[in-house]
Amino acid sequence: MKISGERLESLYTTMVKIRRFDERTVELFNQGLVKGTAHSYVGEEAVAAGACAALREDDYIVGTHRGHGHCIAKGARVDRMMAELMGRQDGYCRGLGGSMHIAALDLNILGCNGIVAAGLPIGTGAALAARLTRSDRVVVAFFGDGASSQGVVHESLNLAAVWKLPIVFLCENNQYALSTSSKRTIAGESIAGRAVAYAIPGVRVDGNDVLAVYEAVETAVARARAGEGPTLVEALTYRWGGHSMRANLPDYRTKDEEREWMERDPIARLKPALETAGATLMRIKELEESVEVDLDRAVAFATASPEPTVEIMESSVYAPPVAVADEPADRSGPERTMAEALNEAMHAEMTRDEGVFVMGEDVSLIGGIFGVTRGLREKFGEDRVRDTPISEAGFLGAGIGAAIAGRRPIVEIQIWDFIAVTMDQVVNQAAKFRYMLGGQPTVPLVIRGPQGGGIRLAAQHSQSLEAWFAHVPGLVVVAPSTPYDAKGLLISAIRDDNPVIFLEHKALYATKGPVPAEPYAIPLGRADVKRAGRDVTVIATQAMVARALAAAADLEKEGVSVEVIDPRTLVPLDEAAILASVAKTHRLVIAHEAVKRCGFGAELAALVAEHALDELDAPIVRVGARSVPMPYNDALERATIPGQADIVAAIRRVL
Ligand SMILES: Cc1ncc(C[n+]2csc(CCOP(=O)(O)OP(=O)(O)O)c2C)c(N)n1
Ligand SMILES: [Mg+2]
Repeated sequence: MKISGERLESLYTTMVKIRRFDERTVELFNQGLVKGTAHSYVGEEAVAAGACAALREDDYIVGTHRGHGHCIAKGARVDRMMAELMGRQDGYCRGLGGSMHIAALDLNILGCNGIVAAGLPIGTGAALAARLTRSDRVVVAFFGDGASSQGVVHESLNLAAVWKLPIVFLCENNQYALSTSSKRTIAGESIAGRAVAYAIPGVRVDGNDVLAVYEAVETAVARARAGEGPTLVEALTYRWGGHSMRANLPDYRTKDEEREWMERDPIARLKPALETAGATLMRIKELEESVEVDLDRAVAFATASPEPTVEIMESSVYAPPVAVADEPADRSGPERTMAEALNEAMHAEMTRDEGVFVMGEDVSLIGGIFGVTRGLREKFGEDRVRDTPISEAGFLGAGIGAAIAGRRPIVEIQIWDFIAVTMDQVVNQAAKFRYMLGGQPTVPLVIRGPQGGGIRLAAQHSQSLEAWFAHVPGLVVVAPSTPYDAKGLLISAIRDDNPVIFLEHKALYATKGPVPAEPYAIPLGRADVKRAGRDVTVIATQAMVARALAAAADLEKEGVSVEVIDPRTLVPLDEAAILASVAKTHRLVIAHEAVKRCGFGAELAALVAEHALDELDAPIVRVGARSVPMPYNDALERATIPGQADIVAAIRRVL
């Protein structure tokens, strides 16, 4: 391969910059200026430098916990990186992310990651976004040998291969995962060899030879750009230092092995090529000195940068609400089931915004097992309505990546209990991405699907799990109870710039109600008074709303006036509406289908106890499912999920 002298100088300088950055970081860590931990890339510089040299500026990368080299090679400013390592306001993440989370969206660095392997689905999603926008941008997703055993690596390889996405999976095989040798953890001859299973090219290169890495990645990038799909590149290398700056571990490598790899120093190995291309020793020294000047400036910049404030921190969690028109004054319209109402919402938003697309298991060809996405494929095509492999963590993570890269994905989880296999992507990735990056990016992603019981699907297909998500800062949580609410809230959820957990109730899909024909949005965070009353407030969600209304109708015959409030969105919560109702009725019952213990009702009860205890004339009563997994037997299921009689009994207790 013919490489210009200029390119060789640039590769050399990048590697020196990476090395000296991490050597300085160790010093600063030992001085207590870099906190927490950081993972040195020294010894592995050729991988990032070679790979990123094969990329255009508008191509994407996702990095790992050992990500300083990835960022520097993709063009990140060392002063802002250093400020981030010191937790300062001028850092890439304004001091909220730290060493493991550096990203720069303007440079198309979509984030490093504290969770091993988690970046691969995100990179796959960015590649999907590139495909959907018909651009020829390419993604390089770095991961380690340790990461290669994670499920999402295989899910990402499979997804990218079946969809022929423009991505290069680049394994930095430094032969150890923390203390554990890959010889003890990795089956088969090589990691690259696994590509055979996905019918994509798999190549192994000397990861300490920057030109070999460059060449291999350049070939893979060309293939990706030409629409031929992903490649798995394995770069064999070695880290010179310990796993992290914090870890002070017993020896797990021999000195001989360490020495042997240090003799293959990627920087020293490039020097002869540089010299052959005409660079004098003086010129090489000049390049090295320019790096030193940059790093001196970076340390001074970082040290002078202010500490971030609590205001910066708190305002970074959620993207500001998107202005939507108020809900319609007239809620009348043709009768629709909740499934149809949701379908209308997606139909309307996909028509309005071509960035909106849907993916999930069986959502395209058959329109979903509950029919919620029926007809979308016929109208919008298979590109925007995608049947996925059964790999929830993989395709949900791809949704995150596509959202970060500018699309507005709607990811369907076929049955909500399956969300459990995606929790890293939801909780550690989607919820925290904006925050960890200093409140800059948006993650406009809707994750929707049916929860709840009532149709005999037993313990693994019937849970109500809203409390899991309401507990995680960074997520919006929506839970409609009527077709009218479902349509307006889903439209708002799709327009919102935050990850939204949109919980449908499978037993409500067939329930009918009036739904205005025109698209309309219901602002997130606004409760709805489903029935006004004087004597007692019932806060009910999802399937409990109709039961609370039936209970209210029963009690009305006895002269008891019940107010039923549906929060509709749990996060953000319309606290004012709840407190105003309690101030009027002085009595509170809370009803949800989820297990009562640690359910969302506990949060509602605490809210009222903290802010309106003086208003209460009776203790708060909560109604929720028994603390058992959902039973299969129908009589037992009915005995587990609260019914109208349970709500009536609860109301009687507070009167
Ligand atoms: C899911 C997860 N498991 C474990 C860890 C702790 N941990 C951080 S890095 C690491 C080793 C990763 O090895 P590898 O993927 O080979 O990357 P390397 O550190 O060698 O660059 C471990 C166990 C983590 N951060 N995330
Ligand atoms: Mg490793």
